[in-house]
Order: sequence, then structure tokens, then C-alpha cells
Amino acid sequence: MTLSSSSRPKDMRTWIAQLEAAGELIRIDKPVDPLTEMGSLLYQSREKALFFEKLPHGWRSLGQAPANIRHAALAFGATEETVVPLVAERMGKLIPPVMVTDAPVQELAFGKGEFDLTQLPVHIAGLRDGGPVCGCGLVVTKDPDTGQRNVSFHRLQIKGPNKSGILLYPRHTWKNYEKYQARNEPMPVAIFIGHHPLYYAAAATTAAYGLDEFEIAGGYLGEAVRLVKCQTVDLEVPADAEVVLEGYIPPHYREEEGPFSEFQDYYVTGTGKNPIVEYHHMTRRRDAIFKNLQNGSEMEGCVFHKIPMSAAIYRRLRDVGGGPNLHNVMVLPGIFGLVVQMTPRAYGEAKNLMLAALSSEYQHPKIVIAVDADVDIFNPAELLWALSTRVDPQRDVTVISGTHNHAMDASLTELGAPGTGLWQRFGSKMLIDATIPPPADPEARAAFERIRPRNPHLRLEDYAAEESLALVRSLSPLFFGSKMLGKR
Ligand SMILES: Cc1cc2nc3c(=O)[nH]c(=O)nc-3n(C[C@H](O)[C@H](O)[C@H](O)COP(=O)(O)O)c2cc1C
Ligand SMILES: [Mn+2]
Repeated sequence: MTLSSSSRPKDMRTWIAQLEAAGELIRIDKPVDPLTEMGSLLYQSREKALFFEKLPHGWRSLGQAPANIRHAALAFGATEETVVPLVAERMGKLIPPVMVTDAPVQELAFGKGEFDLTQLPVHIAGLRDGGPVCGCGLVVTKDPDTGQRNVSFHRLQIKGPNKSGILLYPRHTWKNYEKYQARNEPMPVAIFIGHHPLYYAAAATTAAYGLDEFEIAGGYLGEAVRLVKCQTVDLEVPADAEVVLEGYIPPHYREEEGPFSEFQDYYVTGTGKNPIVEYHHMTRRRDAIFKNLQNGSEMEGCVFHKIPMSAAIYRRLRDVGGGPNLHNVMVLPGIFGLVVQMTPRAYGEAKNLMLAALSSEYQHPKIVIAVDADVDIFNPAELLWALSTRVDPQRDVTVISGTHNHAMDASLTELGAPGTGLWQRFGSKMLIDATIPPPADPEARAAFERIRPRNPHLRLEDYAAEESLALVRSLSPLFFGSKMLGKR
């Protein structure tokens, strides 16, 4: 559904209202200390979003929104099972941004000395983190040669009233920075905090260098992103964000940064001598709401990795070998694994798709598993069951050695160091074909027909005693084989 141009643009406030209406938001009305308490509360809230109403200096903030794929599906107007194919579709529909002058995010402006980053409700996520890290700042930069814009996530460790660290994985923002560094010039940056989650999904989408992620955001939203000129740097930011920080990344300068609770559920990767950002200007809404993001496996940060990565790979696989019978793609916990759900048309076709999945825009995928349509890919027990009952290791497992892998995969050999363009990991990849024989071989396929009860439509609650009804209704609908009953 697209909004007409007269309706209110999607922002973090429309998202909060949507979450609340769907029963997906918990309000926290007790005071919470971002440095000692907030991370523990976010860490616990795997099902619901949290809205912190009493933070230091009068701030409010949203976290764990999306907390899971269900929330991400809500933001896209889809279901858990349809969200990835839908995002893959919208990825191809770029909508250019429009420039505006009425910008809620510029209601208030603060020059150097008039704001203090340490007074923002940035939280310390985990026990061994090096300090508070803003995980929800989206970094806007430009290629100094072409003026092409880039938007991406970068962890920002708060280091003082006007200074943060920044982790630049060697990709687009790094590429822009290297160009400024070669000229010995500081790179202007604008960082916006707090917006509709589809802006975050767009920033986490790895596309071609030179493609503006605000055009991707427009496609995801079904409406053009409203941009406004920054006040002190030659960059543009979304007019309907909550907070904007303007500053520079100085060339050639590095400082110790990290450790930080990262997406793999580990602290150390990325830690080292990393660049810094110096801030000289802040704008915000008068009643700005902050955004906190907790990383760690299966936390909000992972949802923002999973949706665009799964969708980009789904998009790529759709055309392998002239249109396979592809059902879904989902990134697994830890982000270096992937499941491809498909009905092979021929023996070996699953392997072809998995080879393509292991080599795409994304460096993360290391292990890929292919399963059939009858496996519920959102139920880890079903994935493990498919692995143990549908795989002949000598035939179905293939290891490809000597590959370039993601530099933040602690299980592989690291070369170079963070903060340099040489940072890398050298390792291998694995594909596991857990599909069953194709429909073209019905006899072999029949050995894998899953059991179903004789009357799959019967419901426990219609038979349970009155005093047991509450107990029956509290049961998780996600039990092994539940998809076979059409219950999900
Ligand atoms: C929650 C989250 C946190 C991230 N943190 C960082 C980071 O600290 N440094 C980094 O270089 N990339 C980080 N990324 C990855 C990039 O933002 C992402 O890969 C993006 O697509 C890169 O943009 P680019 O393709 O324009 O370079 C993060 C992604 C997510 C979803
Ligand atoms: Mn980019």
C-alpha cells in the first residue's frame, strides 16, 4: 500500500504508533540508566520493542524495533514468510529522493560547545564493551570525485563531548574516506539517528558503489525520501529524522576503538586502531526521540542484517539457471550462515543455487544449506532435523577451500587490521544439500514423505477441559511439524 503525497511521511513516530497498535511495544516508565541498565533490558526483550520514557536529560528512546523478523515484516507490510521475496521485489524499484526545506529534524540547532554527545542516551551494550556505542547512527558521505551519496551503518563509540570512534569495514564509506585521505582532507559526514526502520534496512543493503541508498529507501517505503540540506556540511539528510550530527573524519588519524558487542555475539572483531569522527554541529526535533540499537545474535542489529541480505541473495538466485523453483532465503543466527528454500527441478540444482548464494554483494555467507518447501525455515529444530535426515555427507556436503571471507568472522585467519584497507579473513565455504529428490524422480522422493496425523484439522483446544484452556492457548504455535498442519 502506498501513501498519497498528502499523507504523513513514514518516520519513527508512525512506526512507534504501528508497533503499539499491533501489541508489539512495551513502555518502560521507570528511570533507566543507559550506561548500566538499558543494555540488560534490551538484551531480554526478544519478542517486543521497548520504549524508554524516562532517560537522563529528559530523553526518550526506542529499542529492539524490529526485535525480530515478525517486526520487520510488520514494517514492510508483509508476513514472516513473505517479507524476503517482497523486499527483493522492492529492491529493484528505486525512487529518487526529493529536496525539501521544512525539516522537523532542524527545529533546533546547536553549534560547537552547545551540545555534548555524552549527554545523549547512548548505551553500553555488553559487559566488556569499551564504552557507550551509538549503534543506530546512519552515516551519509559522498564520493569526492563524483558527488555520489552513500548511506550505511557504522558503530560510533562515544569518546567525548564532540568525538566518537567509527568502524569502517572496507566497503563504500571506507572507499570515500580513502579518497579524502589521499587528498589529505577531512571527510564531511552527516549522521542521522532515529527514523522509520525501512531507512535502516536500506542503509544495511549492500548494492553497487555509487548507488544512493536513499533511492533504495524510497523503493522500500513506496514514497520518496524527503531530504534537507545539512547546515554546515555539503550533505543531505532525511528531513523527518529525529537527530542529526554533522562533522568530519580527519585523514590518517587513528585511535583505539572497541571492543563492542557485535552481531556474531562476540566482542573482539573490529577492535583496534580505527578512525574517529569530530562533531561541530547538531540539529534535532524539539521533542526528539532517540534510537538505541543492541547488537548480538538475534538482536535488532541482526534483523537489519538479515532482511536486506536475504532479499539481495533471493533476488540473485531467482534467475540462476533460467528460473528455479525458489521459495525463500533466510540468513541464519550469527549471519555467516544462510538457508535457501527451494524445490529442485533436477538433481544438483540446489548446489548451483548455493554456489551463487556464497558469492554475492555480501561477504558474510560462509555456510549455506538448501531445504525443501516442507521444512519450516523459521524453526531451528526443523532445520537441524533436515540436516540429520536428508543429508549423505559424502554426497551432499561440499567444502570450497581458499576463499575470501568476512573480516569479522573470528573462526578464520585474520590478515591486516581494522582501520586499514587490507583488513581481511582467509578461509573456506561450505554448502549442504538437504533437499530431497526432485519431483522428476517420484519414487525416490516418496521415501521422504513426512508424517501427518490422520485428522490434521483437529484442534487441542476443542477437546481440552475448561480449566486447561488457558494452558493450551499459552502453547507456542511453533512446534515441530506445525507447518504441516497449516497452523502457522
Ligand atoms: C546493525 C548494523 C551495524 C553495522 N555496523 C557496521 C560498522 O560498525 N562498520 C561497518 O563498516 N559496517 C557496519 N555495518 C554494515 C554496513 O552498514 C552494511 O554492510 C552496509 O550495507 C554497507 O554499506 P555500503 O555497501 O554502502 O558500504 C552494520 C550493519 C548493521 C545492520
Ligand atoms: Mn553503498
